[in-house]
Amino acid sequence: MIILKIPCNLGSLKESHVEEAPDKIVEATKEFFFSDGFEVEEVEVIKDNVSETQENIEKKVREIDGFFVALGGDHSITYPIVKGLRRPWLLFLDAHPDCQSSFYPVSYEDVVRGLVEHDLVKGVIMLGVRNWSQEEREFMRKHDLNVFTANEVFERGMKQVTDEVMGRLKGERFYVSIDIDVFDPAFAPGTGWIEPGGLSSRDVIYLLRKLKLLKGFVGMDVVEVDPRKDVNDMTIKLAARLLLESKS
Ligand SMILES: [Mn+2]
Repeated sequence: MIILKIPCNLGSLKESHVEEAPDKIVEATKEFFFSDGFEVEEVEVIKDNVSETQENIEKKVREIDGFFVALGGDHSITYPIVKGLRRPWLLFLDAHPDCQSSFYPVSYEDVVRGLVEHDLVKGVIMLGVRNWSQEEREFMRKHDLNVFTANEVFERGMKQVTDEVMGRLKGERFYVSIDIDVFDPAFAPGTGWIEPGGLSSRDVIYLLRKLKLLKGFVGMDVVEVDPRKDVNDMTIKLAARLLLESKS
């Protein structure tokens, strides 16, 4: 497995420090007992040049042979990664649907919208969303995106939701994107945007343990971790744990 560090903070909130996360997450993996056996690589991020940085990311992803986990960085990195993967299914874990009006280059606010509008994904499943605008709701409905809100996960239970997600992804190539704000802030306070009422660590670890049984799981990212907002490294540790859980 390859870990791809992408210390990018181009498409994100200016006062955030998400670019500091990849090194810290890799460092934290060393504290787990089962953490050996991966290669660490880094994508060159060019300051104030989103397009060139995104080209670097896409190029790097095309070169990778086998499963990888990308560590952001802000959520804009998911756009060039998925582009490099040639139309996979996207399983998107986020408190927000990231379908705001299209920007160019694609940012953390409209990454899913960009991918859908440019036909770079075969399908999208969203999980854990709990705050969206009217415009985003219309977009999601119009494009028939599969959505499991945080409330639905609570009502139906992660086990049943995972079964349904598995049913849709079986036989498909798929990529998983995890915005750390999908978790309840109680589990992951190190985020730029506190959004109460999210998923638990257990929920997502369970999901990953099932997903890695599927052959089509090609890669994953963990984005938007802000180490400076973290409490006692708990968010960094959770991100490291997710990375290790995805390993087949
Ligand atoms: Mn996001």
